[in-house]
Amino acid sequence: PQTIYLKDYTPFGYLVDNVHLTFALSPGATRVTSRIAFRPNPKVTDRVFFLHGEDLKLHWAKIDGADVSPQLTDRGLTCTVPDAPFIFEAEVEIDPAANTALEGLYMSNGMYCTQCEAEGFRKITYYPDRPDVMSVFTVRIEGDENVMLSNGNPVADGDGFAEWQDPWPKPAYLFALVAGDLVNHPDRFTTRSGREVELNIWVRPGDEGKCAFGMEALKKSMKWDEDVYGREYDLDIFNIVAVDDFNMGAMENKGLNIFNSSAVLASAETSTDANFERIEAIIAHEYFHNWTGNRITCRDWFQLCLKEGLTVYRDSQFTSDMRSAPVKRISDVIALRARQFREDNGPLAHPVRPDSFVEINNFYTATVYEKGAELIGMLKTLVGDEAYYKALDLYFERHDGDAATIEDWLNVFQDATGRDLTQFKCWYEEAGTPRLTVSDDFKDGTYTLNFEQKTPPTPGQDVKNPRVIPITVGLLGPNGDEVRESTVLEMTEGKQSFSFDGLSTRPIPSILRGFSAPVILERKTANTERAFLLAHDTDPFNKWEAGNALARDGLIAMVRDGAAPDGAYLDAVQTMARDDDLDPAFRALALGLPSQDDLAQALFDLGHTPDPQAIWDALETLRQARAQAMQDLAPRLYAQFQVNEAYSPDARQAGARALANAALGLITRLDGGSQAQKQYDTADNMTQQLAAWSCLLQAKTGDAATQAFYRQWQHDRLVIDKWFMLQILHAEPEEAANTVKKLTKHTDFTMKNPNRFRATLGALSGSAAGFHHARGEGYKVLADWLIKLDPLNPQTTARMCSAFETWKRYDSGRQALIKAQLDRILATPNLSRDTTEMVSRIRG
Ligand code: B3K
Ligand code: ZN
Repeated sequence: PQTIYLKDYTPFGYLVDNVHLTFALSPGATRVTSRIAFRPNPKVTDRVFFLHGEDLKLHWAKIDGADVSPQLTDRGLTCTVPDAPFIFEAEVEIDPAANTALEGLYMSNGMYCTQCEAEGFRKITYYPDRPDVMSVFTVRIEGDENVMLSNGNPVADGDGFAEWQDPWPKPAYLFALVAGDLVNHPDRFTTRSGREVELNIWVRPGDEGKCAFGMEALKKSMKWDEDVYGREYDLDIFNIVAVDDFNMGAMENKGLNIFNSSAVLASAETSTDANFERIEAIIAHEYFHNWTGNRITCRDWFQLCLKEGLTVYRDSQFTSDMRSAPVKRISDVIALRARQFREDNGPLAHPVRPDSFVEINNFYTATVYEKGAELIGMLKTLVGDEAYYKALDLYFERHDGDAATIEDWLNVFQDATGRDLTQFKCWYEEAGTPRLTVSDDFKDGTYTLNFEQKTPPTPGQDVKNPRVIPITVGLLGPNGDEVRESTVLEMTEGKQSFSFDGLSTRPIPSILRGFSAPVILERKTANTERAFLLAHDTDPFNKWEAGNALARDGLIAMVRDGAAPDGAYLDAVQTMARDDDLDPAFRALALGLPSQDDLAQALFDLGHTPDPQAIWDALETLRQARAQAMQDLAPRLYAQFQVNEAYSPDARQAGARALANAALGLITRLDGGSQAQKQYDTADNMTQQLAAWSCLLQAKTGDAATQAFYRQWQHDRLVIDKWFMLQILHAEPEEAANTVKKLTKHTDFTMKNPNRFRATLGALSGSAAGFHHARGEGYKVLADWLIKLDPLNPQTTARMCSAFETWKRYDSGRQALIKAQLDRILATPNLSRDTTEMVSRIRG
């Protein structure tokens, strides 16, 4: 397969003035007629007329009304064209019913829908399918569905047809079409300049009762973007559609966002607090793309982080404003370490702006999205809040309507703030997570912090440059008072020291407050100092981090040296759990433990080969010891945080439930599940029901609940996804692969639905000790299913290959077992480009 390089970018030789599309819908043979007005691009001298097109049956093509016979390949079409403006017309036939890749136009439960990002439009018709070719679109849909939608505003409809016009020029990846027998949950929004906008969430009949929360989230997002970024909506209508079969969470098509039903449908009975929070964030994310992604799009796919990093940053600001900022920050860092640090430290490491790819769909990664968002956060820390919003205003003013680059983005910041960002660019261009080591000294009232940064080599990048790292630091006095408030140290050298003078005693430093940079902080810290920070730090992130580090180091000692559970940790966690001045949601997070995967990486970084079973055992031992230590406190917390009002997914109630359910976990380890069974029997919302069932599964007394849960929810696909997932996550390590084998034989298992496939096979790779069980059965089951799924859905297959990305951490026995599976996948005839690229990179 061909590798595409950023350095080879050239603009397209033609501009598109307008596009007219007509769809004659039919499941097995939809006809798409296009009429595209091209004109030579005066900025290009060597013009080549090539239109992308894949899996299309061309019926005819015309230029300026005269029949032509273009040369066709399996990737597109070329043709001789006039050296002047001309009209290209074509009719193609496509087969949405046979489209299991869920890219282009496909069918989900009898409904037509599209997914065009990144390169799906070429499966709909011949077109220059690249983000820097922008045009206005007019779309006519012919069919007998009662609802037929496309981008922009509706302009006409009648018996068997509907017409839509999108006045905003857009690249083809933002095109969308939906047709089906749908019902809507309607509402309205008035923008601050008085535009009346019709809002709809479209769903299958029966789901209309699960739209209210999503609609509120949409209206809050629209208001927030006006208030915080000064950005208004720009069409008369905004449609959201829920689709069951979808490769990702959702898609920001102009005026017609298409959502995985799991990312929009919500009700108290069927969705957990975490589901509600995720839905609110995804609705906001897709809505915010209207400005950061659609009005300003990307020049080419290497610039993907331009829209994704910024939009993730914006949605995290939104969640912080709607809920608790510290809790959101801690949760984001937990996720960043789990997914992005893991990626950055393995064979799939790539820069936030990659410089080459084979299949762009493989680059919708935690690095582009979440590390991309961290870079925006660092920029804001470096220039300050006021300058940040000034730069954003300039970005919107200067680049509205453009397909822009990271250079454009950084220039805006340089011009708005006068700051030289040459060194900052390194964050976009070099992969890998910097290690930041710290030592300190105190002499004559002066306290000095000495930092050294080192970024390990990553595939294709052996040498790393020093980066600019904003390190937010505060200093505490021995009595716990803050003697120096938070200040941002700007590290720009490989080694650098910063001094604070006028101190009467040696302070205790609180370093990297708010997790001010995506780095790994390496500092020998005594348990007493961690306990001190946990008790006194005014920075909520570092307060949590102190407890997290105690837990992590204690667990490492248990795995490595067979140590007993660490008393300092057990004391600390109780101190936090019983502190009524702390937000319950924060206390619930403080009761979390590092994941198996985080511990494996930490052990590996310390020069040890991680044993997944030993990690599992240490976590179990610690959980049991913690339950003992908290046997009085846990029931008190459980009682104190029961929510007695009517269910609401708001942050306050959700925080109380999170803490009560963490307490239930502790109680269950001592009472064998009787409290959990009571909660299961009386639960009137999914958060309580699922938490109770998890506890019962963990206590091995869940069989009755497992069956009852299935009987109660068998009609609801999204709840049944949870049913598949939890059984696997709670299986004993030696049983995990067998549980998957059993569940994939269940009548409700289907590999055609990505949510169900992920709930099952994704749960297997998510349960580290089960997946890495020494027999290798976990590796084999996953590989079997990836090989089966690849011909149907390459995108989801390729993404799930990342389960193997950590293989080089493990012992030679496991490495050999994994390598055999990687080789077996690679040897599969006709393996997709997506999966070939992923497995080759992982295999190295
Ligand atoms: N932009 C889409 C992602 C498309 C992924 C294509 N493989 C969703 C989002 O980030 O909002
Ligand atoms: Zn996005």
